[in-house]
Amino acid sequence: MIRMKDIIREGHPTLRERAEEVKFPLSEEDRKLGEDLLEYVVNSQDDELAEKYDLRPGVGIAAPQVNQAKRIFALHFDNSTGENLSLVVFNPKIVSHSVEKTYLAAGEGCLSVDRAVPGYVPRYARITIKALNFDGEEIKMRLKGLPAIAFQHELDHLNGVMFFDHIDSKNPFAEIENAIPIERDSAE
Ligand code: N9Y
Ligand code: NI
Repeated sequence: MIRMKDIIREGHPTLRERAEEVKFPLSEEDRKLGEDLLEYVVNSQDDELAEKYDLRPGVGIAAPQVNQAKRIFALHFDNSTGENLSLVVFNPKIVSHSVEKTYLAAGEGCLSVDRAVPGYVPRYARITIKALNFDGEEIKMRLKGLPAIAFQHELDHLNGVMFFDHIDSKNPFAEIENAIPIERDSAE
């Protein structure tokens, strides 16, 4: 089971690497990693389990965050976020995206970042993604709203990119052209 002590933080070099493609059929190790990542996000959103195991709640987590430089991540949204999506992806990519952008009005955070970094993080409003599932079958789906933002945050982790790299350092709350803000309740 993944705990907070297993999650590497800002400054660790793995967070700045480009993660490696996963080979299929999946090794037992890669399968377990995918399962563990999903287990983390599910458990972290359960108030009792989060408290019991001291898990910081997250809607997504990427393999590099547990110091495994592999192209795997998990996302989990339940009804409390107004979405319903739970998946583990291997070798994910964005095959097309909208011109329109979006951003979380409250800004983004990260399980690997123990400080608040204020500012808007521009993301594509809608994306079409491809990835492989546990069985090596291709998944293709369209995402918008919070799931689209989270997918882009996780994909960035596979490319060594942190959310604050996208913030305008001179003017963190500068208007983002052609973007729709997404409001949400504070996550913690
Ligand atoms: C975990 C991040 C991923 C999200 C950040 C922005 C989009 C994806 C994460 C730190 C603590 C809060 C939590 C969060 C949330 C968001 C919207 C609605 C409900 C993965 N991470 N969080 N960041 N929760 N809850 O670093 O989930 O944003 O790489
Ligand atoms: Ni993150």
